Amino acid sequence: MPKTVITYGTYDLLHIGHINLLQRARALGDRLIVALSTDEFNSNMKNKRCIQPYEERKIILESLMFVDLVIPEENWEQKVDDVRKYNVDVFVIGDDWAGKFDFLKNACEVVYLPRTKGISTTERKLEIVRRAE
Ligand code: C2G
Repeated sequence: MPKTVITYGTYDLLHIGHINLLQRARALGDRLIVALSTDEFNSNMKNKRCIQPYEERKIILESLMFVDLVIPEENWEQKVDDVRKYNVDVFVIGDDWAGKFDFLKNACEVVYLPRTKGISTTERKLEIVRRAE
């Protein structure tokens, strides 16, 4: 059975911090699933207003050679079901979430990876606005 890794996120305006996370996550197994936050989940639950709609963010992630499958992330509660449904061995996410998903340790390995310093979608957006002035 291939060793399956899963990670979750919004992945708006894909940048090097996202790529670094995805590459390291993929390297922990044989296939990587990305649960991508839907537009509704982002606006209703995560208080995030994406620049790129879900379909666009999905296509961009699916084009990456180290992403094997993209599924929708629609709520906070789906992780345990996802781990079971996709036979996930490793749950991975950036360490800005450290400790928040330890409840998954009953179902799979949980790995928090160091975030890439100095970049975020928010900072990227602000930089674009600054340069447009
Ligand atoms: N990330 C990173 N370094 C950065 C920015 C982001 O390693 N400079 C990581 C985050 O830690 C996360 C992934 O890239 O693991 C995606 O980042 P976001 O799209 O901001 O994800 P987030 O909104 O934190 O969603 O249920 C979990 C949530 O959906 C996570």
